[in-house]
Amino acid sequence: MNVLRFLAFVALLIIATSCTKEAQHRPAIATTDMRPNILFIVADDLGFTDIGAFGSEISTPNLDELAMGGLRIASMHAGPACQQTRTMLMASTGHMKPIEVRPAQDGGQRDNLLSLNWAIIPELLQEAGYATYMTGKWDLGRDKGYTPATRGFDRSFTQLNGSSSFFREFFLIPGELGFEDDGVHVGFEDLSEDFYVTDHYTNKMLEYLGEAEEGKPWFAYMPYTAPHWPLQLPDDWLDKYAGKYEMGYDELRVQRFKRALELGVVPENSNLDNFESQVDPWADLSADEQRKYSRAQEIYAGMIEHLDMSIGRIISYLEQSGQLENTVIVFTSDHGASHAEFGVDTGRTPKGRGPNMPEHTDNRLENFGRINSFVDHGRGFGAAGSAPFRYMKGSLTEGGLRAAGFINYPSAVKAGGVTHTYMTMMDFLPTFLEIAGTEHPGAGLFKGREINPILGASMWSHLTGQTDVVHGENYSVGWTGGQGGALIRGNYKLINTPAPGQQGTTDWRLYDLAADSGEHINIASQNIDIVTEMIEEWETNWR
Ligand SMILES: [Ca+2]
Repeated sequence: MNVLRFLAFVALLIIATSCTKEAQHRPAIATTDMRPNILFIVADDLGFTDIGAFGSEISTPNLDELAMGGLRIASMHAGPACQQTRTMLMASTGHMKPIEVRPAQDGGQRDNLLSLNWAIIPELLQEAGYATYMTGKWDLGRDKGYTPATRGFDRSFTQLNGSSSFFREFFLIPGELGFEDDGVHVGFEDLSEDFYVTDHYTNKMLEYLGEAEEGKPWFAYMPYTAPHWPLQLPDDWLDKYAGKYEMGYDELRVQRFKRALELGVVPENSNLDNFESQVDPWADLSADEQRKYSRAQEIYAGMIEHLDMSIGRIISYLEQSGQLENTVIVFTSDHGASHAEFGVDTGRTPKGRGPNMPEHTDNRLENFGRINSFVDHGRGFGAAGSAPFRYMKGSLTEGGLRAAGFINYPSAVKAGGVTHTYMTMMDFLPTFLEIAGTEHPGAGLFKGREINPILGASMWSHLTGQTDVVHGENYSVGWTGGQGGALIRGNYKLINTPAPGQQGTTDWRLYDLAADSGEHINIASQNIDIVTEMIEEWETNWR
């Protein structure tokens, strides 16, 4: 059955692709629609080694089964933070190119917009005949005409802002929850008292899938907000990891790295020899500091297990309804681990933004993880989830840009492997279009809008074992951060951003990621010509 279904799918791809070309890139809609469904799950601020299949001690049986039953993706490159990655994956272009920058609103919530001059994944799949559903974080514009309901999603329940409480409470903006339900503003009274957002996203998606038209493939986008700060959990989940992190972040970092190495998800030649921890050794912290940080990490771990349980509910539904076999499942995080010091702040830098509504916030240890707490797990535990890669979320180093991920689709993707081939978030759009038997229309008019071409490439032939790489060795992708930036070309990575918390730029450094994914050995002075070429490429196309 698997083989037949896959052959039918391949035949359909060929027909659809040739039709598309003849019809001058008009998307194809198949009559007997055997095209696979696409379930695309994106975690928020999940560290590279935070799930079991990537080295974690946190219990993630559902994700591990899918990861081990598919292909783990160990070299996916994202943007340095939430909005940048969502831009790259939704529009398949550089992380700052389509962003219309606007001043932050009251409460510090960014108010940027994803330009309408890019056709994005749901719009293109909708055109190609897919039903399109989304539950989760949007973070690409709050204005009318820019939210998921008018950007290609048939059904959506979404957090428009970059961050929010997990409970029914005002968070950064007094009087505004920041949710939209099929394009309609969600008020306080619209949510139940026991509202917990991860459950709500799961429930809503199950509702959409339950009402889906039979015989029509669907695209379900689930950008969950776990385990982004504020770390919060329902009461009965709060103590699942009680006492589990008393060993502290230095020991956890070593344990995670060893396991990740055994699992083959970090390069064989990587090590922790020159790892810069950026924080005081765990042993030097006071008992009070240790208790606060380890408690925050307990809640963080519980959120990841809760996320796994939630994904398990979706998978069970697909299995029961006979759809699992014909669904391509893709999981990733939106970048590297978070390192905010909210709640546990002991005066170390960077403090970051504190609670915007201090009169509402109760960050006593016994309230950590409950409604009106505002806590993150800090830089030390963040690094434990990023090692051996350098730094974390917000940085253009590998600890910021690398996101764990996998694809599961047994009829075409072999089980148990790990790919270290370079890919970026820009590659998802063309991959999904290939799965749907269509392609991006290129520059020109799309739904009356002038749109730009994409910069990613389909990963499908690589993920299905037909090719070794996704990109040629001269394919370049650039990033900006602060006043500096980074460019990856083949195995070379050029970067001039300073350590977190420092301003300005450094001299351009060059690393060979194949030999030195920890970015410790600067080879710029031995490769002046390459550095010069790469700076020019960055200045011309990515700045
Ligand atoms: Ca994020």
